[in-house]
Amino acid sequence: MLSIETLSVGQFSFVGNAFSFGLAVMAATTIFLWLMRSSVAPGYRMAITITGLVTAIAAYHYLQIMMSWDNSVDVTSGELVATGEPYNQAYRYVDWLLTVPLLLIELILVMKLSQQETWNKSIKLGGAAALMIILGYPGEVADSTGVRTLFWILSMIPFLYILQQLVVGLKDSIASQPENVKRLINTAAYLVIVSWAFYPIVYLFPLMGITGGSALVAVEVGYTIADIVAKAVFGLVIFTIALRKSEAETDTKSAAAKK
Ligand SMILES: *C/C=C(C)/C=C/C=C(C)/C=C/C1=C(C)CCCC1(C)C
Repeated sequence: MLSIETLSVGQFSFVGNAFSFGLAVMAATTIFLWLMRSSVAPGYRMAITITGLVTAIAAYHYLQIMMSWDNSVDVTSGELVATGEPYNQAYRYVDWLLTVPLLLIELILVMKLSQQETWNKSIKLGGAAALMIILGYPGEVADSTGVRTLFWILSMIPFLYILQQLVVGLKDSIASQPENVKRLINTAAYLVIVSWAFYPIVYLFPLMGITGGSALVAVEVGYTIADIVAKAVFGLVIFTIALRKSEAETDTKSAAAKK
């Protein structure tokens, strides 16, 4: 359904540029997070390491996606000629399979809940996230509208469960957070909800009457924008939360020492 030969040369290079931008953002965010890791209290360093790991995994996959995109057609003649090497959608899904559970774990870790609660929530949310991605893939690569719709519906089940958990399940955990970060943690949870909601919409673009090359451009550029918000922007919010909580904790400690 989404075939690369239907693109114009302009559309082809536009998508390539979007991938290149995605790679740059992910790589830069990784370097920033890992260099700044020691500026947060030891209890939050694991969260920051994982946050950087997510953008590192994404940077690697954007490189692969970009190369696969470039190798699938030849534009040297001024026209787009398929090389026969298919553009590989699997890189994106493997990336998501690894990064989506980690993103949820980031959010849970930065809350610093009890060990039991951290473990329970990580397994439940991480598992649902992995299931959601696995169920999405057959529809993404299918040629038929029916198959795409079917797997959209199946994948929406774990997706809605995750949203419900973020809105309802984490409410108590968020309420127990210190005042100065409560709003930021809420922002982080809503950033997940809003940026993630973008993916199932992008997935439906080819079914919404966008046809030919434009459908492929909309899907690839749409996912790239969503990835930047869900991984890099979200990662920086997590970093800010960790930093504020670290500051608040040292303040409390030094106040206690003075007494
Ligand atoms: C860094 C990558 C992220 C945060 C990816 C998130 C992906 C989703 C929330 C995907 C959801 C999907 C559905 C809910 C239904 C259709 C298939 C998917 C996989 C696009």
